Amino acid sequence: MTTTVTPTDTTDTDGFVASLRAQAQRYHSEHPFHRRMNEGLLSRRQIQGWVANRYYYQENIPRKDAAVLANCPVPDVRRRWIRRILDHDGTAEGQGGIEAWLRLGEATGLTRQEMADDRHVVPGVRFAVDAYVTFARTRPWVEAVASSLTELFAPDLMARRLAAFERHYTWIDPEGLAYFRVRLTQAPRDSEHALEVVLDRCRTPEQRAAAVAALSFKCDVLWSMLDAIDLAYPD
Ligand code: AHQ
Repeated sequence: MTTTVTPTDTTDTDGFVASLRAQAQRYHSEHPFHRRMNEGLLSRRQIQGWVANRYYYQENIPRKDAAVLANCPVPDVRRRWIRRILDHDGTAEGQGGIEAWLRLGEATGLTRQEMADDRHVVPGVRFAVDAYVTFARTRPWVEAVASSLTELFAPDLMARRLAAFERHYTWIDPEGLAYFRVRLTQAPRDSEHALEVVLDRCRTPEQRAAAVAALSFKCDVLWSMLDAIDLAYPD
């Protein structure tokens, strides 16, 4: 993993956007666990361990986004940001991304209960996810928005992951992959809004450096999760 990314000059907007996009070098798509996943090399147990641990991330995303809403004083931003909560919680029982993740888990052979009760969540995943929620609760709201910009890099990973699951993990009912298909459109919509907010609100070198640091922190959150999962599920 590249631990540091060469800072580019953020004085103009193009340089600032380039600094944000340069964080792609540290995105968890490059993590060995994801590389092995996308090459079809993971066992059923490793896939199940990843799904069960990632459930803890998914169930915490609405709480992270609610923290952004609570700290954000701008109605126009809140009106668009609140969609993220509905994307995950749905608008009724049995709907939304968290439900879709439970169905992914069932398609791998996990029970809903063993995902919902977090029994498989390893300490490193819990600490990384809790750090992300705490970041959103305690940092300036624009920095929390900036930390979500990992979604700039998500669509490519989702497409690669979907192709890998359909090709290599045929023991998983393709219906269970619906979550990743939905993210192919939700993630670009989300990152477009988040980038618009960050470019509008981060004008000084200090604000821009803080936004890049927030995105770098989030890359560490995602990377640390996979480190912990990789260690807990060696085969
Ligand atoms: O399923 C993912 C998701 O709902 C979100 C919300 C968003 C955020 O607000 O930080 N980030 C995110 C991500 C999801 N899936 C990850 C994956 O690899 O499946 C990618 C992750 C992200 O790029 O931040």
